Amino acid sequence: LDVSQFPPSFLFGTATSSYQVEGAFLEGNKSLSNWDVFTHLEGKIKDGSNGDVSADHYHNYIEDIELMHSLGVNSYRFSISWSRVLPRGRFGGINLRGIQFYNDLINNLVVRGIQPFVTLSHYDIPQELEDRYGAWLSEEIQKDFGHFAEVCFKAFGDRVKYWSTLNEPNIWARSSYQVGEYPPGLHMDPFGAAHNMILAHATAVNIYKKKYQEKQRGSIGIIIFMAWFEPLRSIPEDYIATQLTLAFQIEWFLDPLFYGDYPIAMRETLQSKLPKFSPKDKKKLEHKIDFIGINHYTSFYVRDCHVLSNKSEENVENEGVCMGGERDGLPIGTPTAMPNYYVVPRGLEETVLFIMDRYNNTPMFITENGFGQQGDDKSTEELLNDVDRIEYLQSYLTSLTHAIRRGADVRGYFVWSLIDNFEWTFGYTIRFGLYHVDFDTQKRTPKLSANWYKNFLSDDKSQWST
Ligand code: GCO
Repeated sequence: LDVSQFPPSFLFGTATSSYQVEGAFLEGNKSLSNWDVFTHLEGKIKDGSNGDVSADHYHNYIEDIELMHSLGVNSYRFSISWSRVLPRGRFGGINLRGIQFYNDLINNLVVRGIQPFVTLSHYDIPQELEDRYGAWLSEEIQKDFGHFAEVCFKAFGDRVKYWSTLNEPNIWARSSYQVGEYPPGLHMDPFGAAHNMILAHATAVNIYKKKYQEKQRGSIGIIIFMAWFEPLRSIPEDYIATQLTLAFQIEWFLDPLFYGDYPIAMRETLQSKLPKFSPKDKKKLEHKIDFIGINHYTSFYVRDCHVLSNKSEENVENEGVCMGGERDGLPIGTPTAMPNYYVVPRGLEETVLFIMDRYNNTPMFITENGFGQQGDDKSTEELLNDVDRIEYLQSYLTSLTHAIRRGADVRGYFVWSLIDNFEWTFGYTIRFGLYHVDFDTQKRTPKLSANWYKNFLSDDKSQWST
């Protein structure tokens, strides 16, 4: 593996998200977000924790940019806290102190030669939108998201050249409206929520394309969680189950954006449970995205399990399809601290090639890839000694070079994450950082993997540095 195997001007970076790293949940006139409210409810987060303070990136962003600078990355993926910029959504004014924070962050990145790669919303929204109209369950959210996006394009678009609308709406819709483990914790209408996410995304894309892109010369895309799926057994039933899974997990969002409608497999399976795009909606979907963001961590075996339907716990995904299982007594790869996440490097190449084929080799960014360590039962020394993370990153990057060699237009790669942070329902029990964070003192310490990434990047700087 060598950095010279990647195209010139390839972006190498690290990724974070606002709620997971910022803290300062009540500072600078920020309002409460859906996650601020949800994490304060009893029993929602494994270790009873929340993101009130987290890694306090809000106060430590200068130091965190220095960490990036010492890694030698040329890009940083982060998200904007909607409730910091527009505490009341479109029902109130712009919070200048919120704008100021992101201006400071962006300006300091630019000075360091680090390209901002910005996600508009990474799971967090102002709680007021939830209380007023039920957030993603209402069409109203399309207007709010469009408004938020435009405020950001106006304020930051002179310096931000990469915009992603939503982070992993495919996980978001399921986790918030089907499984109920993300706010608002409901078990209703995930496909309706997803429909509004798609149209909210399209609203933002239209605004950017019509009013800002030409002047600002940036690009806009969306970020989807993409595991790879392999049939457990070589039988037709498992192949069909795998096709169905790809449709329900990935094509669900990307087919409407590229082809104007949901995949046939979903329409046939869900019938009237799946909303329809009106002619007006289809018009909205006509502006195409410039890139696809791929968050990739793991692969799953998929098998047909019609017989178990309705009863089986694991069968929450969709009718008759089960994930997991073992072949010859073994799971698909080495297990990691994240339940259900296995190390399967070939999955990244497969995913990229699948997207390249189905979506016409649209430019792709690997917007997240990383390795979680069990964080609550290990000494700091053990956590710093993260040889398994190095092996993981090295093998996945190697897999990515295979896809690139086969013609995939991949333009960047971001490690999740720069620093340890709040891992949603797992709280602080799982750590993804290249830098260890002591959450009592906020001290950052490079793990072995930070040094590894730095060495990898410095191999041939002329290839990629700006
Ligand atoms: C996402 C992810 C990240 C996680 C990472 C590790 O939504 O982009 O959930 O926020 O921290 O995937 O699980």
